[in-house]
Amino acid sequence: MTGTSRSQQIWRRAGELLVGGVNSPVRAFAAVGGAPVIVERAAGDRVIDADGREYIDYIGSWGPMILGHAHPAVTAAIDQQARRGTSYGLTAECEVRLAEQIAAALPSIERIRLVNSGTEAAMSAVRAARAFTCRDAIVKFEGGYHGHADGFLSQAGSGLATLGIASSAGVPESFAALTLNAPYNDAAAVERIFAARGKEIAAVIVEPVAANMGVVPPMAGFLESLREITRRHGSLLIFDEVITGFRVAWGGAQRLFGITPDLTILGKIIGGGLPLAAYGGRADVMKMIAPEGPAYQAGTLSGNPLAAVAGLATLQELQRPGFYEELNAKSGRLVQGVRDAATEGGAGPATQVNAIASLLTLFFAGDPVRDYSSAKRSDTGRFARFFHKMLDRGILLPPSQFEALFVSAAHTEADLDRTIDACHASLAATQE
Ligand code: KE4
Repeated sequence: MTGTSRSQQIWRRAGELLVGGVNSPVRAFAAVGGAPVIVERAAGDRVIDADGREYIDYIGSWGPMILGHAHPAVTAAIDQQARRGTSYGLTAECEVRLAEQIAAALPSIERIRLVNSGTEAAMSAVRAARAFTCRDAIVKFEGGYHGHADGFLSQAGSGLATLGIASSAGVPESFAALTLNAPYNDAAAVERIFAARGKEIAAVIVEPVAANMGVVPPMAGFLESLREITRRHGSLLIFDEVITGFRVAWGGAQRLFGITPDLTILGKIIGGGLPLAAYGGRADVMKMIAPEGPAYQAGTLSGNPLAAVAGLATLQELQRPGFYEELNAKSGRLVQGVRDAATEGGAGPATQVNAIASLLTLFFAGDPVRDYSSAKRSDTGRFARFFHKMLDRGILLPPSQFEALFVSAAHTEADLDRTIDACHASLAATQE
């Protein structure tokens, strides 16, 4: 194929076999248009595409890359483990060590199971909750995303929000009926659901900081109310910390907000960029899981040693004194710069910047974004134009209004300043 770039050639080949040309929908850039970035390699805060174009990366593999890409400690750990074998199908010390590290950071985790993805962790945690309570219904939040297991695909965020899918095809109505949705940050709505169906509800599953409708922090008292309502009705509270775990603090959002959930889901960072996630929490609930209990869950590659050592190497770096203070200070500088750019001259497009720790989203919205319905009022067309103006300037944002930007320890001050400058220019260039 002459006259086409290497990225275009690879993208064309991808479309011949991979559904939508991708292995996960958001990577197709459907929401922002244009051909997606095809990665050749990445290092630090940079991604280099198949034609050698270099970008400052704020996707960060959707969360795992808190240290930046190809961190030497992580690649060395993987390299060393690979020479000792990549998978045993039997327990190895490294997966025990990772479990110990996680439990030390999150005291609510008395027992834990390592799995391969956040989806698997979420579906297994809900199974444990249903087995423990002998109840079938769950409560989630509009715009919340807990992976693609059947029960979570109604009014979900992330890729469904990006593609405008309210509920997925292929999920039997009988399954969907067991999932009750409430608006995020609306404890009164949760109270009403429990008043009507409390005795049926096994658990409430919540992102303690929503990040799959864009970043939406919990409003004061929201998480506390969920804790009180679930306790009062004999239901369990499940914190989905796949994004927030080891991101917003060493002990996750449960440490930051001082709330103890019954179960926690983790992923992304704890695998250091390799496929690893976990669910865990109260010992009396987790003992429902096989081989101790009657709720079955298993996995060929669960607790995979390569992923375990990558996670351990990552967590080791996160424990360096001052790590979170430095990362959050960098992120705060970016947030302030984006806010300044958005309000420059007062004529800037209506924008809201939601942020917490090293997570942020720039919404093209005139009013505060506190839940999915307000997030959906964003001008996604203007976001798409902004995305491409930033891409043209070498800044790679998540290709959806309903995702979070991830700042890493590898983002340099110079690259943050370059991002802020690009933001000024790109906002000006996308004003109506
Ligand atoms: P995975 O099955 O994709 O490993 O994890 C599902 C999941 C569960 N819980 C939360 C809070 C999550 O954010 C996710 C996955 N996050 C998306 C990005 N927002 C993954 C990106 C993608 O789907 O390609």
